[in-house]
Order: sequence, then C-alpha cells, then structure tokens
Amino acid sequence: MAQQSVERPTPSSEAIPQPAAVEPMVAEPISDTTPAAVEPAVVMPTESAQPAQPAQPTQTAPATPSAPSSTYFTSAPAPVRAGKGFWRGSPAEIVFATLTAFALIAAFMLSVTHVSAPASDSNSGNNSNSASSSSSNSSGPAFPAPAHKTYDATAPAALQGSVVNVKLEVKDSLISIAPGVAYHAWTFGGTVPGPIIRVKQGQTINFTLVNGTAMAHSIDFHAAETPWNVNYQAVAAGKSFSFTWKASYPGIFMYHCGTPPVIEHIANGMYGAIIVDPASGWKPAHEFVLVQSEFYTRKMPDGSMSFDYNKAMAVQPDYVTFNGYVNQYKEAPLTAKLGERVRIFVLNAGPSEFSAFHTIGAMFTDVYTDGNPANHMVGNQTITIPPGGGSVVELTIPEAGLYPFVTHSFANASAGALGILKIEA
Ligand SMILES: [Cu+2]
Repeated sequence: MAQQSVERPTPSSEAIPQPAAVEPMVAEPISDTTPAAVEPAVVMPTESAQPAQPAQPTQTAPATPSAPSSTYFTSAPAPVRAGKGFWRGSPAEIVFATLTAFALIAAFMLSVTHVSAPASDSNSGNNSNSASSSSSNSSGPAFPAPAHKTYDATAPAALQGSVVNVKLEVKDSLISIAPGVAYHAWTFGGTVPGPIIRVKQGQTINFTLVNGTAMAHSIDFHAAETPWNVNYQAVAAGKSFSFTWKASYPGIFMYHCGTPPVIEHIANGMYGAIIVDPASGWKPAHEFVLVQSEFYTRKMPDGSMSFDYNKAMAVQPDYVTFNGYVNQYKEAPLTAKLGERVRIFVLNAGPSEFSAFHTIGAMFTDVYTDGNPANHMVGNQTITIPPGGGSVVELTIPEAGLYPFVTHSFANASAGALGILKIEA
C-alpha cells in the first residue's frame, strides 16, 4: 500500500492572481470608532493560566465618587452629598442627580451595545475593529513583521492507499496576522492554520505528533473516534507520540491542540483542517479551504504581539481571519471560471466566535453540514458554523464578477474575516 506523509508547512506559491485593483463591494474595516470607555461587568484575571472569575464585590464599602464604575450595576447612583439622603435634597439637587443617573445609564447602554467596547483594565484599550489599525496596541516600538505569504486555499488531493501516514510537527513561529503585525504563534508545521490534510472515508491513518517546542502540546482530530484519555493527552516537550485511527465519516473537520488552557492553544494558532472525502467521492468542482479564526493580541515590550487572555475570555478579538491573515483573499482573490462548480470547505476554528458564512451576490446552491453529503441543504444564504465545526458550501455562479465572502457577523468581518471569490468569464 502506498503510504504518504502529508506535510504542507509552506503553502504553495502557485498563485492566486493578484489583480492590480480589486474593489470589494463591502466597506473597509472600521478602525476608528472610539466608544466611550466603560468598565466591564467582570474583571478578568491577569494570569493567563487562570480561568476567568467574576469580580468580587467590594465587601461593605459604600460607593464613593472614586469607586470603580462597576457601581453602574448597583441599583442607585453614588450619594449626591455625604450624610444626606438622596431624596432629601433640594428640588434642584434632585433634578441634577436624576439627570446624572440617566446620563450614566445612557452611557452604559450605549457602550454595552457597541460590540467593540474595549476592556477597561486593558493595557491596550484596543478595540475589536482594529484590522487596519489599533489604538494603544499601535503605540510603542515597531517590530519587523515577517513577510506574509498568502496561505494557499486550494484544496489538496487526498492521500492514496488504505493506510496513510500523517505527521504533524509542533513549532513556535513568528507569523504575520495583519499588515505589520508580528504574532508569536504556536503552530502545527509552522503556519496558521496548520497544513490541510485530506484523506478518504475508510482509510486508516497512522498519525505522529512531533513536539519540537519547549512546552507540552497535544492533538485532537474531530474526524477520529478514539479515546481522549489515551490519544489526546499532552506530549511533553521534545517528544513524539503516535496512534492509529480510522476515518469513518466524510466531512471537513478540525484538528487542534487540546492542552489546557485550550483557548490559549487554539487562539495561538494550533489548529487546521482535515478533509475526509466520502467513499463515493465528490462531483467535480474547483475546491477551496477556508478556516475562520480569531486572534487576541497584547503588545510585547519589543513591539511584537502575543496572546491576550483577558480579551480571549471576553471574546474581544482584535483580528478575525480566513486562513490566518486579515483580508488576505481580498488582496488575492480565490479565482474560478464561470460555470465551474465552486466547493468551499469552511471550518471555524474559533476559539469562541461563531461564523455566519455568507457570499455576497451569490447563493449557496448546496450545503453539506460538517461536509457530510448526507447532511444536504439547498439554496442557503448564510451558514451557521460553530467553533469546532465545519460546512461544505457549493456555488455555481451564473455571472462573472466579484463575490465577497464574509462572516455576516459584521464586527468580525470588519476585523478581517473577508475575502473575494472572483468568477472569470
Ligand atoms: Cu498546544
């Protein structure tokens, strides 16, 4: 039996053409909205390994003018005057206090309805719409971001044979996630997402994880049925681990590191897509793979970026991407020919945001939830893809042109989850 290993750490440069000027039909990321600062409902811990805990209420201390604005959550505003009951002031004082209370409530309501309200205690004050710029994350020293090579979204061919070998190597890599933004990623194979793996239903996979880093990591294949306590456990620094599993169900599945805190290992880049082709195969199509995911950034003293646990727990991403880099397929559209069936294997790696996958100006003629042909829907506009889930969408577009694809959660589209499908006549 032919045994092949899959290692595609550096996506092929076979190119998605880069037209001189692509005018998307959607707005540029909004980067300069600056909502009024507001204190969040909870205060996140600063230790990255600690789970979030709600802020403990201050024991018995009454609200004072200098108290944190978490007092917005109390039932009454701070006393207008010490030693005097609120309703015992003069009519003018009552009017003033009432107006003040309404102003505070209005300010709070405005800020909580703004999706990009910044974390109050943040060292950054960054807002989530910062795909093209950020506030204090952009201050401080500049760090030379590595050149970004467009992640090849072309679906690879499936490995052949009834038994295949798949090896993934864990590497720490400095990657670019947006123009000028260098991020300290934890990766499978050096890229984010990791390499696209493609096998066939019924195949047996001999899998090996090679941990080339200084900390423990692990693997979790959503396409596999195998005991977590045996095969998904931490692999120590410098060690390798192998196990065998069978691909029983067709689809588009996530693989990821499952070492706690999982949110950190995923948000740092430890995920990728594995396609399991149905035993009966797919109809011919021009195939692409898109992995949506979020980045939560914190600026390091040297100007590079690292993971921000508080933002991740508050689900306040700075960047949301397809295949690990903001708007990369807006600059280098995915291209297909008029009349071709286009099949997109869409995976949502999260770690926390849902994807509302949508193509502007087109219809999903066929949708297969999780990529299983048995889960068939037709004529869909927007597909819900949970974190850790996937979907196969097919489009046969009747007219040449540009068709942006986004998550229709537009805060996330504005944060970089936008690309273009170009249909050429
Ligand atoms: Cu890990």
